[in-house]
Amino acid sequence: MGKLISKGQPKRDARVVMLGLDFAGKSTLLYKLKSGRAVETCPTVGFNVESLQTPCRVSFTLWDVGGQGNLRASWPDYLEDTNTLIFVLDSTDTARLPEAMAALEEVLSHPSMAGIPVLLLANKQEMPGALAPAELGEKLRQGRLARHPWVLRGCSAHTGQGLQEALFKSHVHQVEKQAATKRNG
Ligand SMILES: Nc1nc2c(ncn2[C@@H]2O[C@H](COP(=O)(O)OP(=O)(O)OP(=O)(O)O)[C@@H](O)[C@H]2O)c(=O)[nH]1
Ligand SMILES: [Mg+2]
Repeated sequence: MGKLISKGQPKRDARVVMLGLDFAGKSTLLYKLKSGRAVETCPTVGFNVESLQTPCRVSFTLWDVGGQGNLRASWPDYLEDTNTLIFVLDSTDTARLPEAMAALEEVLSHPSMAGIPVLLLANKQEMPGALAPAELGEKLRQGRLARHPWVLRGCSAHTGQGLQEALFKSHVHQVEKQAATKRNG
């Protein structure tokens, strides 16, 4: 991290695509990061995109794509040139965890996703009964995920808990690790 944020290092942009089932909290998360407020959202039809400055010398273009079942066929359209995938899980919705994992598997099968780091966000952590990231991790069927650098973090788009940590630290760290792997051969 120290090296990453050292002065004199060129500023870089990262294209980050955020996917996940409908109601997972992607748009809430996007606007919390952008404005610091928990705004009311409508189900996304299409996408939202925002540019985010980070405390590190990386700026994100964060794409938030609608997750309703009939919109998921369009997800591959957003995957080209992606630096990192964020996949948001609703930690209170264990019934749809298998559906979420199947959707993630499908995304990771796309050729543009080969080796791309994945940040799994276990959202809605402030809700009573939310599965903790460790519990969610145990339930994850890793499948294709095992072929990617990935990390699972808890967060709440409502309170902001864990968001900065998840995105700007572990995420950037993952991107750096991936870049180093590429550089070294
Ligand atoms: N309690 C709680 N509710 C949340 C949190 N994040 C989002 N929500 C709520 O979950 C619902 C869905 O949030 P959205 O951000 O619209 O979900 P989305 O993933 O963008 O959904 P689609 O656009 O349909 O894919 C809204 O009622 C949000 O207020 C959170 O951290 N905690
Ligand atoms: Mg949305």
